[in-house]
Amino acid sequence: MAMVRVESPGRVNLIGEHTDYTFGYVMPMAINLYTVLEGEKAQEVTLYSEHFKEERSFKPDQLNRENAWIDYVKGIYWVLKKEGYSVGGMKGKISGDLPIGAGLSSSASLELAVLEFLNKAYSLNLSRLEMALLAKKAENEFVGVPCGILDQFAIAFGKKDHVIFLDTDTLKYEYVPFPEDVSMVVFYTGVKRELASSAYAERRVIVKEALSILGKRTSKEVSEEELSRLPSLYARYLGYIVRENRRVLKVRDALKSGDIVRVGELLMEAHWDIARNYEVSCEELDFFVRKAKELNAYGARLTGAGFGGSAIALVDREEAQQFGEKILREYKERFPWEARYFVVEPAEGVK
Ligand code: GAF
Repeated sequence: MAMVRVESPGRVNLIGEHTDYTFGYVMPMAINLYTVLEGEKAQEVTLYSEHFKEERSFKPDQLNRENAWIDYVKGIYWVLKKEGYSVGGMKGKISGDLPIGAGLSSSASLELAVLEFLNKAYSLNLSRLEMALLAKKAENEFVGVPCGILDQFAIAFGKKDHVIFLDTDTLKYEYVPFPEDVSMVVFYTGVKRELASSAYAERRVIVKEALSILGKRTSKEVSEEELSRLPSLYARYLGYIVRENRRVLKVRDALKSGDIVRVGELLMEAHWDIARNYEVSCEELDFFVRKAKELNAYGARLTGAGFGGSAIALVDREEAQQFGEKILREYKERFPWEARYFVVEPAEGVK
C-alpha cells in the first residue's frame, strides 16, 4: 500500500476560554504549525517520534496506558474499537513543527493525525464532526483529561483565513474571515503547565456544580440575577464564563464589521477577567499581555488552558516580526525560560 501523509495543525483560541465544558461559545482557529504523520498500513502499530527520538510499538488490541506520547495514539485505537470500527496497524513516523506541550494543542493534533490516517488507510468514512467527537472521547476516557470540544473541533474544522465561531452546545458553527492586514502572533512563554491538569479539573467541577445548583445545562442561559444566588467562588468562576460568552458574540460581530480595534479591546478585557476572576493566568502571561499593549498590539490574551503555555497578540501585519523580536527580547531580560514566538495564519484542518 502507498504511503499516507497527514498534516494536522495546532490551534489557538481567539476568545471563548474555559467556556466549552459548560457548553458555551468559543472562537478558535487552526494554525499553520503542524504534526506530520507519514506511514503505511502494517500488522502492528510502530511509530517513531522525531521529537522524543524514540520508537514505540503495540498490537492494535493491546491498549494499556504507558503515560507517554503513544497514549494519544492508543487512545484513538481504543475509541475506534469501543465504537465498533475495525482497523489494523500502521508503521510510520511523527514529525512536524508544532511545538509540543506549549498550549497549542499538540495532543489533539496528534490524535486527529492518527484518526485521519486510519480514516484514509482503512476507509472508515468518518466525517469531520465524527473525528472531532471521537478524538475528544479518546482524550476524556482513555488519556483521562476532562477537556471540552474546543481543540479537537478547531483541528478538524480549520479553514484557511478564517476563525471558527462555535456554539459548543449545539455544535453549530460559522466561519468568520480573519482580517488580511492583521497578524496573529503566538507567544510561547516557555512555562510548562504543571498545574494545568489538576486546576483545570477543579474549575470544571466547580462550574458544573454551579450550573447544577441553578438547574441549567449551559452557561449561555445564566443571568446576573441567578449568579447572585450562588456561593461566592461559584459566582465568581461562573460569572467569568457568562461574561466570556458575551464577549465571544461581540468579537464575532466586531470581526464581521471589520472593527479590529474593538476586537483588540475585547481580548484585553477577556485576559484581565480570566486572570483576576478565573485565576488561570501567571506572571509570564500577564507580562506578555501588558507588553503587547505597550508595543501597540490591538489586543492580547492568554490562549488555551492557561498556567503558562501560550498567549496571542493581534498586530498589524507589517509589524508582526519586529513586534515578536522586541517582545521576546524584553521577555528574556525578565524571565529565564526558553520562550518563542510564531507569526501564524488561520489554516485548513487536518488533511
Ligand atoms: C484546553 C481544553 F482542552 C479545551 O477543551 C478548553 O477547555 C481550553 O483548555 C480552555 O478554553 O485547551
